[in-house]
Amino acid sequence: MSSLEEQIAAVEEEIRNTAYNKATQLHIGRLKAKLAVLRIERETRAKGKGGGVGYGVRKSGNATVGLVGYPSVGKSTLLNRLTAAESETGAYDFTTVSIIPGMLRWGGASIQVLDMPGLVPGAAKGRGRGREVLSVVRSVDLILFLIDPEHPNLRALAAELEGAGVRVNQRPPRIVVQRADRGGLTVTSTVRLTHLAGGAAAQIAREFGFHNGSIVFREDASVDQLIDVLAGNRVYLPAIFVVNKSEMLTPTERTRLAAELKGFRPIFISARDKIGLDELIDTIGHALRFIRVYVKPPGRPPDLEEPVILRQGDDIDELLRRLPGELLKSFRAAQVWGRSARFPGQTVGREHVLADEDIVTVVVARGSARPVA
Ligand SMILES: Nc1nc2c(ncn2[C@@H]2O[C@H](COP(=O)(O)OP(=O)(O)OP(=O)(O)O)[C@@H](O)[C@H]2O)c(=O)[nH]1
Ligand SMILES: [Mg+2]
Repeated sequence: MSSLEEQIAAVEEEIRNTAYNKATQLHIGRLKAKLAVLRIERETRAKGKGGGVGYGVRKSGNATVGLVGYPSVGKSTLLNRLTAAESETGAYDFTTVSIIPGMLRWGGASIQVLDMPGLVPGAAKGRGRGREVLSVVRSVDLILFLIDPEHPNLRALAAELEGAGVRVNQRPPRIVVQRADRGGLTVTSTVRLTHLAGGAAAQIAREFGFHNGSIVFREDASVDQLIDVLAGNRVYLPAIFVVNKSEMLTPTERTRLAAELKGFRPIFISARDKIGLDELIDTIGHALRFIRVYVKPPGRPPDLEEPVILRQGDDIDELLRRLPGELLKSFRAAQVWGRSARFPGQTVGREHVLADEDIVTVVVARGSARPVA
């Protein structure tokens, strides 16, 4: 064990052994900050050694879903059911040793599904190719947690992802941090802080070597949320929770498990027996929040047969990247009809955020393609 690993283990242990109360609150906060800084250091070293890349997975399709779970929960079986891929399956752990992609179609969108090696506790330290798997998880658009009903324990798995900077079904904290060269640190807040009052935020910032600049809180954030923002390398991903092998459950067992996992809104399937797969595919499709945008060439009706598939929050710039290259280069403005437009045919720029079923005409420079409404 390297001395960095020892330091991380020591801080983790101290956090575990410190009872949380008003008097220890700040101390624990600082320990968590210290841990975040050490973990960043570990990541940096791993990347330096080339350990961070591991799997070169080329993303394709309109969005990417990652199958995440313990070994032998049925990830590969599920990939083979959802897509035309043929990922090896087996009754022993770690059957899958690399990332296997497959493609799933849903309402005009193509969704890339990635089968991965099983995750185990200790993955962030590099166990069972864990670091490579976690780095791929960070790059997906949606996590599909696959759960075995006999070992539904999600806590250890969630902790691994937490440790790797993945935040599941959370939105980024409303905290704005700006660093400066001098002038000290100012902390302001638009709401009353109940977790980080009385200089606690500044003390935690110091653990990150952050002494000058400003922190503005727009919500009553927790210590963990502040640390996430200061660490800066967090990804915020949506996730769905799926119980596989559910054909093995008696109705009573199923009810009990559903209650245990209530907060996760689990979907029950059987990949082997093809139960619940249609509902699962719909849930995946909705969770990815696709929108359809119709392109209307100037002077012609929009092409309603072939929408461009984008995702909620995407803007004109994203649309241009899906269209022939010259449009991106000679772009001057766009006209929009539909829900995102304040009035039909509104002229907008690159940052305009589109909505489902919008119709867009791209106006290019030199008047060669004037829009005709
Ligand atoms: N009863 C039952 N068994 C299943 C189901 N889906 C998969 N299995 C079995 O579970 C075992 C593991 O399946 P895999 O698909 O290889 O699991 P995995 O999660 O990809 O495993 P690793 O690649 O080792 O992480 C195999 O013996 C499968 O036949 C299911 O819905 N019901
Ligand atoms: Mg597998």
